[in-house]
Amino acid sequence: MELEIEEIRKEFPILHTKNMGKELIYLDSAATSQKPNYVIDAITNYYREYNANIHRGLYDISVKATEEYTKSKEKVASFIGAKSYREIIYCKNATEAINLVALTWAENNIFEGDKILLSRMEHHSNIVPWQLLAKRKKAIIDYINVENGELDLHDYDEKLNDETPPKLVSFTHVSNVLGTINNVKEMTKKAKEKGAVVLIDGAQSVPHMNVNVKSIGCDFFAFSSHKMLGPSGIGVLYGNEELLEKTEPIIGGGDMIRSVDFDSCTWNELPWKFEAGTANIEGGIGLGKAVEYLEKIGMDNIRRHEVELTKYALDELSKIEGVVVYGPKSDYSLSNKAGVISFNIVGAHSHDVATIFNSEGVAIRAGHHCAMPLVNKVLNEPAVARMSFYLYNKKEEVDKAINAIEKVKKVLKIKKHDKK
Ligand code: C6P
Repeated sequence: MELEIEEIRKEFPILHTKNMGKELIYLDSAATSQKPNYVIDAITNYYREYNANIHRGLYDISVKATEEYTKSKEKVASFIGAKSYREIIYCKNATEAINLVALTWAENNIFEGDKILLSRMEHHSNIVPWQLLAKRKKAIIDYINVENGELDLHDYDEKLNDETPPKLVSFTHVSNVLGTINNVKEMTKKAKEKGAVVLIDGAQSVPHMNVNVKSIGCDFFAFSSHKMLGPSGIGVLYGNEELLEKTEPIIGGGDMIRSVDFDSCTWNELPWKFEAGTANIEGGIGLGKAVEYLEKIGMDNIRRHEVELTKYALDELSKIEGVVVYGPKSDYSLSNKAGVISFNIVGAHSHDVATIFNSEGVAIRAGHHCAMPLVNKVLNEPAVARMSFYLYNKKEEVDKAINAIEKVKKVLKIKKHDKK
């Protein structure tokens, strides 16, 4: 089904504001998405109508808040194909979700000399927690190579078949720089055959496509609410129930215990044993509503729309001299490419590009995108500009971005045939 873009756009109040006195063209949803009224209203309704702590009060508004919060977990669980909400841990964001795995499961299972296999296209949030762990534990980190914008699966096989296979394998589902969609199902299967635990960074996939953690077969899966129409300050760690049952919590306090005595305590059941203290209640409720909204539109419809926009943008970019686009070489259906396009204009720094785009009302991101090793060492660039799409973007907005490239060339006096 084709998306009714103008109807969808009416739901997003920010899209009707101005940027630099011009219509706001928001092409930075990979950084954070905009929010529909459906989500904004759910959050304000909570504060207006039933603001109370959860799991504590015996009065009506507390019971209602608890119910809504739990309902949101049930929605998230079914949205990603988890067995139940017991497998859904709420934390601050994808970053905290990955750190939670590093500080709990990995802290008790990775030891001196053990190997952790990551990829060279990871966001810092799936590199730094492992470097910290490796330092504490004297573990070894290795990285799957990137070739032509894709993970080198021969290199992956070799690293899995190493004399000491990795104990943990972790990679991104979708690269926030290249837009590459990795074959996480196949990669997970191979890693599990070698006995590794698999963690997937789904920050850029869950908002944009159907994801089913059980069909992927991974042990852990992390993502953020703010990139999928939900509020900031809440993210999700999916964990396989059996593994979570065996894993000790790291943060202690209220709500995560069943009983406490002066010298010992016992843990609450899943998922609460990993959620100490008062939760981000409005965040959970808002995320639940975001999931409802996405389901109403349909993830396959969203993906199809983004493929169309991406194809169109790639096509238009290919017609412009002096534009370099980074990412995988894709087939016609863009089966391995999400709606994320990183590019440079030869002769221009990406920060200047983003600033000039802004003067045209077009919001894009520029820099290393929190993936410095990928941008600096794999792409060999100091920085790249990036446009990213979501369900509310339209072709006319891509046209505005394309026109802004001509403005960049004009302002920076870039000569016609500058070649890289
Ligand atoms: N990428 C971007 O502009 P947090 O900040 O925890 O919500 O998400 C971290 C994260 C993890 N993995 C991937 C693949 C990501 O893209 C991100 C966030 C944003 O690309 C902000 S740096």
